[in-house]
Amino acid sequence: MMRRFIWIAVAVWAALLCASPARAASTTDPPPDLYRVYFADWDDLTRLSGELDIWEVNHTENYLVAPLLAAQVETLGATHRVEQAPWPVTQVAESTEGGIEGFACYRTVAETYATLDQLVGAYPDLARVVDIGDTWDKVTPGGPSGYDLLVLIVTSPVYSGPKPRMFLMGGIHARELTTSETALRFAERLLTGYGADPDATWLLDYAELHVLVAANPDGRIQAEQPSLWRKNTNDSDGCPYANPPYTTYGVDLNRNFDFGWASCAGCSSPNACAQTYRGVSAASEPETQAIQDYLRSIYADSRADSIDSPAPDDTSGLLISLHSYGQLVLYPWGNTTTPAPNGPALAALGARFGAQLGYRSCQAGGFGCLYPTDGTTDDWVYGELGVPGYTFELGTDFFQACTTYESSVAPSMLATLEYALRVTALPYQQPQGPTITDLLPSRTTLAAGEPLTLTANFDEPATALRLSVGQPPWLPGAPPVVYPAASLPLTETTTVTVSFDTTYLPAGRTLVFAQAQNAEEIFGLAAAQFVTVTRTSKFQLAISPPFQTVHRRDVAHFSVTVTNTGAITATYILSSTADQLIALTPVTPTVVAPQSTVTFAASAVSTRDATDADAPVAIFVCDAGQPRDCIGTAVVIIEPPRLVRLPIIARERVVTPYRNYAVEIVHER
Ligand code: 0X9
Ligand code: ZN
Repeated sequence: MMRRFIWIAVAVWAALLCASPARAASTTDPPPDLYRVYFADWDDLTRLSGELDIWEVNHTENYLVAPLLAAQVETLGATHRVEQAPWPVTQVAESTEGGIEGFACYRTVAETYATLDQLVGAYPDLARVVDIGDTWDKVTPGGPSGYDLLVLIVTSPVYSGPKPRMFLMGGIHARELTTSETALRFAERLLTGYGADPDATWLLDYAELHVLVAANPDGRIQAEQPSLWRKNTNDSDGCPYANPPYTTYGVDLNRNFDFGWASCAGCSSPNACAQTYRGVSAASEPETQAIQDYLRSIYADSRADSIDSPAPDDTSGLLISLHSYGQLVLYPWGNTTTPAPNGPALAALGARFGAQLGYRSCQAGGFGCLYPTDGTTDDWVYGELGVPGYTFELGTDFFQACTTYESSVAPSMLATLEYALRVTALPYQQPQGPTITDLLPSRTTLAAGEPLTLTANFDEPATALRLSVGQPPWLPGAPPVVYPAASLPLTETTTVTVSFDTTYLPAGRTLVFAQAQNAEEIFGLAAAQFVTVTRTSKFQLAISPPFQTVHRRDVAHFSVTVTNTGAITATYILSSTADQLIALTPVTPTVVAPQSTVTFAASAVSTRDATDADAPVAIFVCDAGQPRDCIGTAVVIIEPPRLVRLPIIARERVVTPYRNYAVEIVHER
């Protein structure tokens, strides 16, 4: 405890040596201590935040917490109430094997990079690493050798996409130890869960996680000494106190992004020694450039350039930048109190994150939230590309005690990051619908034809539930859809039990998805469970093509091959998931001798006369002796009838009472 107090105090002293630029501090000055500075109002806080290293802001009692030198206490004390503040209480472990000394739960930069290699080796189908650029030390001759900035991409090859992408970043601020560890553990949790945990499985099948675990490794090496290093290690901008280890040079990478860079007074500092120094120009730092370029490469630009243009509601993608500390969820804008054009949707998702974490959620630059900032990562990704960007301020300390990290910070963060990946497909929409909190199958293994009973619980009242098998219900009906998504009308409820027909499910283990809708017809977050279906039938089936799209009244043609692997003659019937809506040929059963194969031509045509598109229809062959035992492999999407314009020979007005419409027919004579 004492040891930590001493080294943190020394480090802070170093960090603050030039916080009062008019005065040349020396290394013999007493170290800074932690103080509360009471501010008058938002403008006063804004003025103070440009220069001070603010650790906490209390908006109820109107004070900030920052380390101050004796001289600063004197200067600030003339205009503000300044009081000594308690240091965050941290329990330091006695000995450490691996990790940062005294904080064994946080892997070092070297251990983090080694872990990335190990993960790619252990999960070659699910994980790969891309080098997105270099750190300041790496591009600058002399000095430390620096690092490659590595993004770990985690996804499975099951579905070829396009897949929604979540970008998760840790360690942009060096001293915020919990952040890189959390980003790495989230990737590890998905990789180890794949194939066993249904959520980890479908998330990697149908989404991509891109993790920049260490966004500022040069700075993090300083923090590991240990120190309270925050910025990168660029010492070329004229900070005069380059006197290691008592130095404060470096650019605050979270003030260096080129959207709204240096756009508001007090939001960042022009002083090269300040902890919020913004750099000589927008995106001056190699780390910032690498991150911006990579984000442009993975996200389409969905937002028009005008500051008040919203991104479309169906934008996909999500960025989360992990910081510490403060137990906050922040979203754009940071540089103004005006809400962002997608403000309500950003707030809705922020509130969901906040509720899961037990953190407060607010607009980063909003009155009473934290303090105003410019040139930040989240403002950049939202402002430039329309992708929602969030900052999570983890926990209650920079050097968070491992006991607290393991028991509370990490568990709630990992669960919330999984929620974030679930919402990445439609982050502006799905948070506004009911989230499925539990999806519980009555049995996880059952014979084809036995009904599957599923109970779904929602976090808010729902009016409908849709189910799909094999892939999430919001994907278009591309293979491998084997069962149409079904809308089951419900009265408003937070729990429902439905019975699901398994006749047509393929044999083996399948993901069953559920998604709930509210009265405003917004579908919320999906959940999935594994269900294993067993079959006893002795036939095998092939239908080609496995997937086709036809217009209503056009005929879908198939070639069907049925093999009877049993010892007695069997009879098979062509059937579909929508028998009453589709006419199938042949209608007569097909007889297949034992140990032989029959191939025949089949066709399907929709008999519906409504004008909207039908749900996808799956085509099956069922055993006539066991009518619940079917195998389905082909899917037909039926679109509204093709409109054909005929040459007009003569015009005649015929008013026909057809349902409630009068129809004018222009027709050929
Ligand atoms: O000052 C920062 O960069 C963040 N706090 S920290 O203590 N981790 O340094 C807060 C940034 C808030 N603003 C936006 N996220 N836009
Ligand atoms: Zn930070």
